[in-house]
Amino acid sequence: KGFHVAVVGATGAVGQQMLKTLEERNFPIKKLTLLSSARSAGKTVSFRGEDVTVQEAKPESFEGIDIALFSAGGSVSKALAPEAAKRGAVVIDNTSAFRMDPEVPLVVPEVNKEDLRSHKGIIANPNCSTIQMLVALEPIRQAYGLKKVIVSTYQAVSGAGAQAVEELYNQTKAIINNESFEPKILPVGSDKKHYQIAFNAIPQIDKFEDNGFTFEEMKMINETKKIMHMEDLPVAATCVRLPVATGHSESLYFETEKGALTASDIQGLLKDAPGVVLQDNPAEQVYPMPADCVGKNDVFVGRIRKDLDTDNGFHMWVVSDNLLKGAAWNSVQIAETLIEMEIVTEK
Ligand code: 11C
Repeated sequence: KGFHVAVVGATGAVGQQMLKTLEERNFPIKKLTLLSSARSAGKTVSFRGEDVTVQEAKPESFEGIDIALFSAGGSVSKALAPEAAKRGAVVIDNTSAFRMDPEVPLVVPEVNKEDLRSHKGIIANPNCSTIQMLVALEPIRQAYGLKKVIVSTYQAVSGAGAQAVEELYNQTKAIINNESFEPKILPVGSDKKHYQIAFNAIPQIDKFEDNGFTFEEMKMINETKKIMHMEDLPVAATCVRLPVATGHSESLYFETEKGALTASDIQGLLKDAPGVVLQDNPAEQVYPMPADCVGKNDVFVGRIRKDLDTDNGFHMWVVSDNLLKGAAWNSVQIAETLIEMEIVTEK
């Protein structure tokens, strides 16, 4: 009983968290197939106490698969997700390859799970920084409407992969030991220049677009509009990389449609909101921090305060584990929701 599940990119930072999440959630797996690029094929990975060998992902690898979780980079998804869907699998893709495709639902279950009903074989998992922002904003949008969102992010290096985490550790050690080093990965491996991340802040995540925003900033803007079905919502983002290993933080400014609200109205909503943990008590210095959020599936919210000049403007601080709710947990949660909604059923 259960489903034949494939994880593509099983040896990567997100793939590893996907396997851990499937274990923790006791996901109904009848058979598990682990796939990867040719480079990582042959490695073994432990799942439910057993070693499973990772195979090279090919179109025919997807015969008989019910659910395929993809996190092996955009080019692997572009080449193989349609092949998997063609063979009857439902693909949940963690890359940006299909997110803005109008035929592909882009889903945060707390926000738009009904969109799953229109899938045509591929479902996209949003960008990590978008997901946590929307989990925190959706209860506010539902109760009071949203007029504007401005976000600044403080993002962890694990968003750029395991090699970026290694670069942060190595640079930190080098600086402490007064040794020289050459930045190679951050801000973007394939861009022209690389900068020190240890003891620094880099205002570039992904490459620049012609409009002066980075691709990460445009993902936050475009994905928000698509997921919330609010094409005209004004959204602006500034994305910054910090020397934090895991856990993205965000400073949000938003304006509600409804006026005459107080910070405690917003706190009251978020206290009971799905997927949200409210940590907001300035008198006791209680607020979310990435070090406390690592390993947890929730989105943590604090520092909620009313703007001093704009009646319906508010500020808040939102933190989450970028590898879990930002990636692995949201993907597995989509799979669980597909089963709950009987969109995917046992064959
Ligand atoms: C980062 N948000 O922190 C990126 C990583 O589109 O799924 C996620 C990239 C994506 O660098």
